[in-house]
Amino acid sequence: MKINLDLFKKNGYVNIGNVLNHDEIKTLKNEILNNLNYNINNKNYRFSKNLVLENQKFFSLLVNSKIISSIKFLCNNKIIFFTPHTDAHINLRAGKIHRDNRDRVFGIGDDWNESKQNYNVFRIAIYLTSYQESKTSLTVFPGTHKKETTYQNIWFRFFNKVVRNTHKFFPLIQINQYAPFIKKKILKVNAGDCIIFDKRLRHAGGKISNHADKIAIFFHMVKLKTCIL
Ligand SMILES: O=C(O)CCC(=O)C(=O)O
Ligand SMILES: [Fe+2]
Repeated sequence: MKINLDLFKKNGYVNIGNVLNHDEIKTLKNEILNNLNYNINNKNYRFSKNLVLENQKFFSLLVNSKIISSIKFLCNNKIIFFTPHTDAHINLRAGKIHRDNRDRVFGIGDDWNESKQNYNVFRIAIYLTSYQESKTSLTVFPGTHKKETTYQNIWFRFFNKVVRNTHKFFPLIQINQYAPFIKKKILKVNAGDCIIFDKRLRHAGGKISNHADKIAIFFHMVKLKTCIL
C-alpha cells in the first residue's frame, strides 16, 4: 500500500490496511481473551498494559514488516524505535474525545514546538475485529494534531464533560462523538487493519455493538532523536 505523505501530514492518520492473516488474527484474539480472563460469565471491559510486552505471541506484530516500513516511510527513512508502552483492549466503549500524547492541551508544551524538529511520535492501532461484526471503529478529527480553533477546544471540553457526567450515573451508555461543524471521520475497520496516527490527533473509540466483541492492540514508534515521548 502506498501512503500519501502529504495527506498523512494534513490529516494526522492513515489506515495501512491488513497486517495480519486469518490465523494470526485468531491466535492473537484467543491470547487476549484467555489472558485477560474474558469469557461468557465475565464480559466486562478489559485492558492490559503488559500483555503485548510479555507474551511472545505478540512479538512478531511488533516487528511486522508492513508496519515498520510504513513508519519508516513517514519518517523519511530515518532510524525509528519502539517505545515500551503497549495496550490490549477488549470492548473499550465509545468515550471521550482525547489525545494520547503527553501535552494534551493544544499548543502548550514541547509536543507542540516543532521549531527544532517535527513531532514524529506514532500510535499504532491494530484491530482484531471488524466494523461488520462488532462495529469496531476509530473516530478521528482530521488535522487536530496541527490546529485547533477556540470553538473546537470549547466543544471538545464540553462534550467530554457530558460523557464524564453521564458515565458517572450510566457507565454503559455510549455517546456518539457528536461534533457540529467539526470535521470528523469514522474509520470502519476490517479485522487485521492497522491505523497509524500522530499521537496528538484528537480521537475516540467508536460506538460498539453489544452482540460481538471488539478487540484491539496498541503500541508506539518514534523517529530517532525525538526526545518527546
Ligand atoms: O477504542 C479504541 O478504538 C481507541 C482507544 C484509544 O483511544 C486509546 O487506547 O487511546
Ligand atoms: Fe486514545
